[in-house]
Amino acid sequence: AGHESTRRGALIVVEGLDRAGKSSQCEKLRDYLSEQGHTVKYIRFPDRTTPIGKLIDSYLRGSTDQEDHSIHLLFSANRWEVAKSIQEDIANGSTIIVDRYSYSGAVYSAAKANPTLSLEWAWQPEIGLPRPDICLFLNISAEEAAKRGGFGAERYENEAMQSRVRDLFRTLFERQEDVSIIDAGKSLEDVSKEIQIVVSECLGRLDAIGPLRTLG
Ligand code: 2DT
Ligand code: MG
Repeated sequence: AGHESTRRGALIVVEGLDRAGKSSQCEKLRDYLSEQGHTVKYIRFPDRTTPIGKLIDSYLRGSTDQEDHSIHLLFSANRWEVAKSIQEDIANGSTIIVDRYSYSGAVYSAAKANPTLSLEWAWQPEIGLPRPDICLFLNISAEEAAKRGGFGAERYENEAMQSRVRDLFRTLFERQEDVSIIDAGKSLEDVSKEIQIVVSECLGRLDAIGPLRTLG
């Protein structure tokens, strides 16, 4: 028995600015893939429930201050603390949908325009983490984001920061493979259909991709 090994799952990342609809689309994608018979997990970063995540949460709420590089490394550590379990789940056949990942990590920190915190510097601690098989970037204009409602009360939720983040996402994704830019200004249903097509195509390529790779 067992001459046929378990087919691995896929690592699917959803990225985008605030108000792009990431969480709704992750939920729709989870339901779609489950209906197709896949075992699916849906996780998000930051994971605010771990000890490191609690430090991040209090920073984002503005209850505490943190030095820019220091908080950056905590966001990265918050991914490293689950890297092994992601690898194991995927090897055991689960597909994982991730709401924000290393791309948000690099871009939000670099958007602070701290002279010693470049996009290049910010990417370094991500090297070696599980590499997404596909990253869906939900692209939304500043105008559309504004229409969808005002900013929340957390750190980073302001116009100046969001527009720098948008520019940096564009710069970062020009250099990344396996990124699919989705026009997230369309209806929930239309965006969801497009995501389903891109993800199905990715799942069809998994055998050709081989084992889960690492970020470089
Ligand atoms: P949510 O609104 O999605 O909870 O994100 N962020 C996120 C970083 O600065 N670095 C990271 O590594 C990650 C994953 C983006 C809260 C904010 O945290 C930012 C928005
Ligand atoms: Mg938010």
